[in-house]
Amino acid sequence: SIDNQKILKFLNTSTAGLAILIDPDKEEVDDIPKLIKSLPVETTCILVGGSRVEPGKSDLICKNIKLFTSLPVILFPGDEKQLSSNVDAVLFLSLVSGRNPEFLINQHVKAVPFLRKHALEVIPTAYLLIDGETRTAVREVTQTQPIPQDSIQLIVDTCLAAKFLGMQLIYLEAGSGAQRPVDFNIIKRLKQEIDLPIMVGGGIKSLSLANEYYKAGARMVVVGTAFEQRILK
Ligand code: 1GP
Repeated sequence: SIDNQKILKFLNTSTAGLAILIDPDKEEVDDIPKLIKSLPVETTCILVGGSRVEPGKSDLICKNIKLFTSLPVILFPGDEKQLSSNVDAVLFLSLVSGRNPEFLINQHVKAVPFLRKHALEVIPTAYLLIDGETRTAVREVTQTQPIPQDSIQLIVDTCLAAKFLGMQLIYLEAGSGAQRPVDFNIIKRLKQEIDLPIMVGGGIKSLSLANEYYKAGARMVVVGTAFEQRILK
């Protein structure tokens, strides 16, 4: 029988997980084999998603990634058009840092016909945009204000509210290419107050910095740009 919580269990138990983010908008199908070969040995899973992706491209990229690796592939969709059945799980992201109903609930309703058709593991995820001091694509596309890094109490309360709503995973996002990644103190506080796995991403450019996040309590560190530019060390 299908274990419908396999990836959530993996996220709950894998310490020091490194997720490499592949943006379907920035990669070509023909380059996937080479891209898979260049993944760092530390990679524990692959995230696929982006803010602006043409319809059909996400599914095509996922399908091809699956052909060349047995690593778990997790969808991190910018919108419901990026849904693909060629993945191990979907992060069902609700942008709880913002107040735009489109990304709090409406995209989710639009996703249901697809999810009804495909038996996919769906992970209810609290997605928080934290101010990375950069005008990132997430901010542009979602038209929401990020939470300032020093508003730690608001971040904790937002995550607790999300937990009470049944969300099972926290994703702290500084935005792709952020100048200022998420502060370690935010992770440390959340770790003390909430027993949900924490993913963090945005502006993390080295494995040594990733290590600092693990020490602070993050389970999964997401790296996109530094891998894309092949400068991740
Ligand atoms: C974006 O958190 C990810 O959603 C990754 O950000 O591209 O800065 O690594 P970077």
